[in-house]
Amino acid sequence: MKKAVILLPTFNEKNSLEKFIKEVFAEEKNAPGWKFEVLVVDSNSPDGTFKLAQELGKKDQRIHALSVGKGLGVGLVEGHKFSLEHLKPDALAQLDADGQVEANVLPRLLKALNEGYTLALGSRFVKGGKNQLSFLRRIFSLGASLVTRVLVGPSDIQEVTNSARAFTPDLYNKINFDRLPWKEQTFIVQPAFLNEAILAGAKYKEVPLVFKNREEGYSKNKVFNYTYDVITYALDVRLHKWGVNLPLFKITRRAKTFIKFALVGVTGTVVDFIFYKLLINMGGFPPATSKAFSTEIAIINNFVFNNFWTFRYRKTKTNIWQKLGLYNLVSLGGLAIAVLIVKFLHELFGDGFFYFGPIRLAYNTLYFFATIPPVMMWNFTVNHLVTWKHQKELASV
Ligand SMILES: Nc1nc2c(ncn2[C@@H]2O[C@H](COP(=O)(O)OP(=O)(O)OP(=O)(O)O)[C@@H](O)[C@H]2O)c(=O)[nH]1
Ligand SMILES: [Mg+2]
Repeated sequence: MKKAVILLPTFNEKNSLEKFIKEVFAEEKNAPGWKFEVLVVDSNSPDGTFKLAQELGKKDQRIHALSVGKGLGVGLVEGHKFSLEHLKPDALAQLDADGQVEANVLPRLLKALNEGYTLALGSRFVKGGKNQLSFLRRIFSLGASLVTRVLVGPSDIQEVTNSARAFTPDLYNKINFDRLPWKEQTFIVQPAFLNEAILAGAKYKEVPLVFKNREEGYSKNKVFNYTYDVITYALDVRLHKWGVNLPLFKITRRAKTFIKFALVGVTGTVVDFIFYKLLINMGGFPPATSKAFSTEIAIINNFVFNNFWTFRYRKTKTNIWQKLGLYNLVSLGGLAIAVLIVKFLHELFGDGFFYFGPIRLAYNTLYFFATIPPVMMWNFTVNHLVTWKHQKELASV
């Protein structure tokens, strides 16, 4: 009899865990030659999932529980490591613990290992597979698959973001974990693990699975963040393959708040321009008055997006009106910086034109664009440090 250790990563899955473990063991009879053990890896769930897993382990010796640090990647990597050191498995398997992926994928995964594959991948997109999630989530998983297949490869893998997998200990030991961003708190570990496993020489096969909507608990999957991570990770891998060694994924993750802030800035510029023109053409206002109103509307637009999107996780001591007041003051500071820069450049270089082939650019256009980076740095730094100053003691309440 060979032993398969099935890893179930959990964060607040108390309500579904016991039922799902039963479903897992019920599949043992469908995987001839295999005996199952379950390892629950919990990241200190506030709902007491870990305690429940320990209690289940006392009643059934085939159930183990391990407490790990935060993040799905940490749960998976440390869980498999623990399994290899203490449980001596012939196969390492993993499944979501919320019951969304039907446990009947396990016999199919293990069968692929019996056939000599070293990595079996559960997939919604092969024949027999089903994706019953919301429209947005379906678009995401297909998009992630497409981006990864084009930029990272190999092109014959259909599903890159599903957790249901089984692999041999030998393959696991060959994986280069230094390149794998498993400590980051994101689900990128799924496609990244796949990429590293393939680089480590995995012989892979996809088997169908059905992915249902959640019945219990809540999603820890943030679609925007995951999309961002999939794109930047795939670009990072592609650049490395072309010999450009830039830690793009790491940089863009650290700079995520800044990038959101910059995107909001772009929407603000568009809003400013649209209202400026509308007020002149339809409201009959003179340009200067229009500019005053359109700029304030853009400031409010940016404030709303920054408050409810860019900095939405920040707990501040100030209320929304105080933040809006501060944001206006900071924007005024940005305006002063921009005016000073234009004045300085104009005094230094005066008026004139640049020629790029047939394109003629006025110096004053370049002065305008020269203000953007310093003003954005000013706005971001002050708003980050003052307007949306994060209060740790409030966050823990
Ligand atoms: N150990 C550990 N497990 C986690 C963590 N975050 C998520 N998980 C588990 O990883 C699995 C996948 O997370 P889900 O929130 O179900 O993500 P999803 O299936 O993409 O999203 P839904 O369709 O909304 O369920 C679940 O079993 C979670 O409990 C974490 O930080 N640590
Ligand atoms: Mg889930």
